[in-house]
Formats: sequence, structure tokens, C-alpha cells
Amino acid sequence: MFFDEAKIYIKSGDGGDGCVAFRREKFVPFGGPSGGNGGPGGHIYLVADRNLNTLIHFKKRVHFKAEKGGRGSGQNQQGKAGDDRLITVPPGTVVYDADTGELLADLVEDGQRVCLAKGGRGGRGNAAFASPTNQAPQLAEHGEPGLERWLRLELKLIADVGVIGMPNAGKSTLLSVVSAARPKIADYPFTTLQPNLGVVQVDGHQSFVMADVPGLIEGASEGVGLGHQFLRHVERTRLLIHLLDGAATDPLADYETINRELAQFSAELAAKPQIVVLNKMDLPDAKAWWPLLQEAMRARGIEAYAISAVSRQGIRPLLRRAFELLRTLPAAELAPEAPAVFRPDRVEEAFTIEREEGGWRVRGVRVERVAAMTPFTLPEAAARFQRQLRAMGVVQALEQAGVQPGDIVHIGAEELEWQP
Ligand SMILES: Nc1nc2c(ncn2[C@@H]2O[C@H](COP(=O)(O)OP(=O)(O)OP(=O)(O)O)[C@@H](O)[C@H]2O)c(=O)[nH]1
Ligand SMILES: [Mg+2]
Repeated sequence: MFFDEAKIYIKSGDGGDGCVAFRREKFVPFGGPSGGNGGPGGHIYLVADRNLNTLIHFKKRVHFKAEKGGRGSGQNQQGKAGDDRLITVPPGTVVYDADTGELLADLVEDGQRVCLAKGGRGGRGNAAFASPTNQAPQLAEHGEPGLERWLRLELKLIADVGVIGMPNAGKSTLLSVVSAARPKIADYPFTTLQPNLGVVQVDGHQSFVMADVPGLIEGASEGVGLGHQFLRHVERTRLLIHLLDGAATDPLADYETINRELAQFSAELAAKPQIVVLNKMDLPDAKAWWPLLQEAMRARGIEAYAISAVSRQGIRPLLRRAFELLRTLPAAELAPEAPAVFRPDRVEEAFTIEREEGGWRVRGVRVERVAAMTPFTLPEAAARFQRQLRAMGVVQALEQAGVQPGDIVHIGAEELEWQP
């Protein structure tokens, strides 16, 4: 109920391919290997930006990719690093892996950033494979593929202003006339069963978040009615609009009742700044109460406003005052659910082997990645790949499963003929 949600797809940049090259210089008959490494792919970052307060921009844009690293070239030139991609989100955004539900990060402060997909590393060029036994390697690597994943973003909306008051005071009506929220409104108490939130625009460009907090009655602080569970939410707001029903038998007595409940719940709630507002000024009863209420509030040194939510009278000065007060109050504190952490991307070592049409299929994050990084057209690449498969235990596992010479083995996009 207090959440804004979005689902996005991210993919970090693939690493650039490594290069096979040899030095060609005058008077150097056997130039050594000089193929440079590919550049690393760009990372994907999420960055908290306090100029945002919703996740609405992700409705239009769902896919985010970072740039691929450049290819390595001769003369040991490393490829250019791919550009990172920064995705801005409002502070208060909690990030989950959409598939596993794992909590990945909680961005709280303006400017905070978290890397959620590291770019692939650049493939090594042949210079990197030179050794005393192989001084002219015909070998390089493709860049490491970037990481892709779906993220679920959840924004905890925190109301700046809570509208409190007795049932039927017109809290939902007020919220509906100052924001796009459309809470249910009816002429009986406990119409609203859940707090509603709305974004209130003040004079076009300024805004704050307002919550309609229902269900407060006598005994709410002890668990009577619905109010108890919502007092927690009230605790997190910065300012209260205490709305009084001008058509009630005794609005002043209602005022005292609600304040008593706040005080019994916590001293902090009782101390929260309030603007007292008499509603339903279009009715004669409310008009009759206004001078009395004004006087009573003046005696207590408390600001009072008179409005009619239905006829929208007196709304603007009230919103302006609320906004003005908010500016003087400290910003709401967001308690992080978890520290924003950099999670090194684990590469899953495990693999499986299955029989399939016309051969075998090996599946596994690491083994597929190694296959993708192997340029099979290069003379030495296949032999190196075989060694890597053996080191990972894939060769042994295939033999145990009964692979025969000439069988086709599929790994990722590769199709290999088995030769022991
Ligand atoms: N005449 C008049 N009626 C109003 C005004 N504001 C609200 N009402 C009426 O008062 C009744 C209650 O309004 P709601 O907005 O549902 O009141 P609420 O405080 O949200 O009530 P609960 O959700 O039950 O706690 C409805 O019939 C509204 O039409 C007003 O300014 N003037
Ligand atoms: Mg209501």
C-alpha cells in the first residue's frame, strides 16, 4: 500500500575480444606476439537521486545495457573500456533480484551508488599467452559476456504529512481534492480501512506526500478500532494536519480525544507539529464553531485553519502553510533495510549433463562462459578449451555419462565434436 514498484532488465557490457598479432619490425626476423587484451565491459550502477520521488519513469523504459569493451589490437594495445550505465532511482529504493527475491541493495542517501552488474572482463590477447614453451601463441580469448538480470525495485513512500482526525471528519475527501489519490469517501465512519497516499502539488512545482490516516478513535492507542496499526505510520510523518469535523457534536472534544491517543501511544507523536483545521465550513454548524475553535487554539498558541474540502474553500493557504512548515522540519529519516553492498558476482561452478537430440548438452554458468570466451577458429583455442574442461571436471563427467568419439556436445551456443 505504501509502495511504488518497477521491474527492470539490466545487462552489463561484454568484454572486448583479445587480439592475435605479431610484431613486424625491420631487422627483427621473428617478432614476438603483440596482440592486446580487449577492454572491460561497462558496469551497471544504480544511483540514488533526490530529485526523483517515484519509480514512474520505469514505466516507459525497462531495458538498460552498458557498453561493450573495445577489441584489443596490435602493438599490445588494450581495447577501450565500455562506458558504465547509471540508472537513477529515488532515495528509499530497495532492490531485489526479481527471480530469486534476494535483497541486493537499499539506496538511502542522495548520491549513493551500487554496482549491480559488473562488466565482463576483456579477453586476453596472444601477448598474454606467450611463455617460454610457446613463444608465438596462436591464441586469444573472446571477451567475457556481461551479466544480465531482472531487478525488482520497490520504493518506500514516506508521507511528509499525515492527516489525522475522527472518523468521518473528511480526511479522505481532503486527500482527494489535493492529490490524484482516489480514496473511498462516504457518509459513515470507518470508510477508509487502509491509509492512502497522495502526492500534493503546491503552486505547480513544489510537492509533498500526504497520507490519510484512518481509524483513530478513543482507545486507538490501546488497540481499539483500526488506528493502532496506523499510528506507526503517523510516527514517520513530519507534520500532522489535525482535521476536525465541523458538523460533529463537539469538535473541540474530538480534538482532545485524538491528542490523548497520540500521547498515550508515544511522547514523540504528541510532540509532532500540528496544524489544526476545521472542515465542512460550507455547513452552518461549522461556521458557528469556527470563532470558538479559533479562540481556543489562540489560547494554546496553535495555528488553526478553516476549510471546506467539498467546496475547496481555504485549501490553498493550508497547503502553502504545510509546505512552508515542512521546509523548516528535518527530512524524514529512511532506515535502511540492509546496507547498500557491492556484491561480487558469483560465477556458478556447478554444471549438469543431459542427453539430448543428436548428442549431449552441458549446462552451467561457468562452463558456458568459458565456451563463449573461446575463439574456436584459432588453432590453439580448442586445445586450451579441452584443458579448461578437464580442470572443471567436465571431461570426466562426460566420459562417465558415456560420451563416444564423434558425439556432438553442446555448450551454450557452441557445438563440439567429441574427440578424446
Ligand atoms: N458538507 C461537507 N461534507 C464533507 C466535507 N468534507 C467531507 N464531507 C463529507 O463527510 C463524509 C465523510 O468524508 P470522508 O472523507 O469519507 O471522511 P474520513 O475522515 O475519510 O472518514 P473515515 O474514512 O471513515 O475515517 C462524506 O460524506 C463527505 O462527503 C465538507 O467540506 N463539507
Ligand atoms: Mg476516509
